[in-house]
Formats: sequence, C-alpha cells, structure tokens
Amino acid sequence: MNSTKKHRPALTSRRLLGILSAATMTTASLFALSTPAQAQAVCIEPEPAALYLYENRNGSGDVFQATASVIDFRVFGFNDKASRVWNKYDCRAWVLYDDNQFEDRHYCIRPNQTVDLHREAWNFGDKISSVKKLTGKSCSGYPTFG
Ligand SMILES: [Ca+2]
Repeated sequence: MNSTKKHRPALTSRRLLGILSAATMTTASLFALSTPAQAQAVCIEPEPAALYLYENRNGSGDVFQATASVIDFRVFGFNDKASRVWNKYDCRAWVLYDDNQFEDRHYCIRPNQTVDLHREAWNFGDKISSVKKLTGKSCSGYPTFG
C-alpha cells in the first residue's frame, strides 16, 4: 500500500518489475518448478496468460507478471508487496505462499480469479513471498479464497 510517494510521473507509475517470459527463461528457469505435460483436454490460455500481482488493492503501483513459479520474491524486489492478485489463466491454478521456497501459510487461486489480499477473511496482503504454478486448473488439496 503505497500512497506516500510524490511526483510519480504517469509513464513510470506502473513499473513492471518482473516478466517471466520466453525472453527471460534463463533467469526464470532458476526459479521454476518442472511442469510436466499433463494428460488432459486441450486448454487454450488467453494472451498474455500470467499471474498478475499488484502492489495496491486498486491495481495501481508496481505490477509483477509471473508466467512461471517464483521461489523467492526478494530476488525481484517484490517480497511482501502484493495487495491484489489476478490469475489470468484458463488452465492453471497457482498457490501463493507467505514464505519463500513455498513455505508457511498459503492459498490457491483458481483460473480467472481476482483476489483482494487485504480482505480480513484472508489477511494475506503484503505477505506473498513465493508462488507456485500448478499443472492443472484444480486447487484440490489446497486452501482457497472461497
Ligand atoms: Ca512473506
């Protein structure tokens, strides 16, 4: 929740801190879990499919766009920073963790779900330190955001 900075020019007010895409796969692969092909019906992802993490609840501030698991957000300067998350995938669920290395309290976010992490029910704002991309769309076995 950042509202104290002054003079944030419009063009830089939404810095994109991380893009884990084909262009940065060398870096991304260091933090990515293997995601073996799954025998399932063909599922086409929207373009660009990504897990979007927003600094502020209203979507303002910095944005982190993840297309692969992130084992430690400290590496990207986005640790304990996300206030809102949007899973813009049709085929993948993700698990959001309080600690790095996929540890401690966690919630699974379903495909196309948007979550205000500061809601009292979750109390998960400014806490995410790692995210794991699952191989399918199911959150089975994980706690969810309702
Ligand atoms: Ca944390």
